[in-house]
Amino acid sequence: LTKNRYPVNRGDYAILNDNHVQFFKNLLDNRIITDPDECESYNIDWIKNVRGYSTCVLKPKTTEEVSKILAFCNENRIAVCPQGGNTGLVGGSVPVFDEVILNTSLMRTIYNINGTSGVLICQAGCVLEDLDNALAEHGLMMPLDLGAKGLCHIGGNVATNAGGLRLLRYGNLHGSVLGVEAVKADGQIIDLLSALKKDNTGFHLKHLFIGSEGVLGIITKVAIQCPPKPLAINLAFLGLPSFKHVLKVLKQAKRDLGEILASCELIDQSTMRVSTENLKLRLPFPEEYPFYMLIESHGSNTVHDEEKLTVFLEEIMKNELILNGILAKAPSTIRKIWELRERLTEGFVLDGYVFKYDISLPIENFYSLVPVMQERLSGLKDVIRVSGYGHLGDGNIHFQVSCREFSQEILQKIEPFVYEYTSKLRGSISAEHGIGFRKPKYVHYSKSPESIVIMKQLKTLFDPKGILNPYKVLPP
Ligand code: AKG
Repeated sequence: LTKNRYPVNRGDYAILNDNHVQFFKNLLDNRIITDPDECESYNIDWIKNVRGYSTCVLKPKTTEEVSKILAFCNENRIAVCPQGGNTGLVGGSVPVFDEVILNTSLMRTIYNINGTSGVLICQAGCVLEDLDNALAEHGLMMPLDLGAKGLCHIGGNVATNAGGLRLLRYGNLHGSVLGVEAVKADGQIIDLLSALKKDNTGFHLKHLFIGSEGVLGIITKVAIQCPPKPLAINLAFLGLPSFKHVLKVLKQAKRDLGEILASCELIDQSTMRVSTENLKLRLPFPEEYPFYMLIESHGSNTVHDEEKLTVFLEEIMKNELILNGILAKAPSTIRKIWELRERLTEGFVLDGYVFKYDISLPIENFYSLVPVMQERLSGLKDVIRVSGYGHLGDGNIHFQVSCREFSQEILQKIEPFVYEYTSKLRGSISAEHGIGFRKPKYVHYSKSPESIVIMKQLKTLFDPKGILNPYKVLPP
């Protein structure tokens, strides 16, 4: 349980004993897993990239239970790994050694949906897609949408400030989360569950928990501002000859579609083959193109939106910016096209091992890393693809290098080069996935030394014994 699988040493935490386990059993009415086989899936992340050795998974149902668990762990110096749907991509949601896993899957109560204000108040363990379905009955929807929506928990989304496919239109969670309730490492419950749009009464402490990846506290409840479910949804799927053309189409889409532009995603040809070849999904047209764009509009009036889309499509065709395109209106066609994009994470895994980078870059440089890396990695026979796709409208590319199996040689060609490249352009080395376990030692590429000191001071203030999600986020 204490062996070093990774180049980090186990912290000076207690080894779990029978008395500890008994305490948890009594507190949770046996909502605890200690069977090693059953613990297995909670120890491994979604993409099977990192794993821990926890022998104890706790499933609280209430904030008070979370508070009692943390007070006990803090008192006894037991390390804790908070876990939602375990769909993170940087190893933040699984233990590194034998941390106790505090899993939020039984915290799934929806307290209130206000159809007029659009405010949703719920527990942290609600699954994103379930919330979206519940909101639909009130004519609302979640402000965020991710490929992992069927599994991820809203508490995990907020704790990682998850971005996703419609951030372009609805903003990130720092904007739409109105309030949170969180439990500090010592068990203290912090009620920041404001449901107000405006509340400038001192520091906005909720922001410390949004994106803190469980190292400052565990989010137990959230209040979120949800937009109306759009009455008109259209999706343009385009094939383009070059990235230059892509940038022109993006600019035109912003100009012509204005407030109805909801998503603007880019997929390069090599990435698209992950969907067509690995996952056997079909493109809506038979030819392949160097780049594909998905441009979705959300509006309240079909006629109005169609007028805007017509102007946009006419303009990009007149200027010969696209090689092919379709406009999907039927929900089933729209869903099928989105599958090509949403299932890429799953499809890449079928290549073998994937080196993943989630990078923000100035828009002109959105794609520039890909050809640079293709050149750098050319001649390495184990590399299957060097490609990029992602949230063009937000300047966030998912740069990926896939190969049959993990290779130190390939890794050394990619890192630290990819981080240096990003840093030189003042980009972010983690646009939306967070830092987790995989990236703490690279934080300095995107954060100044002074801000890292403040991050560490805040960690000490919130969690002086360092029991919450150790080895993660903060550089050693
Ligand atoms: C996305 O599909 O937008 C993701 O964030 C996942 C990217 C990845 O699998 O690296």
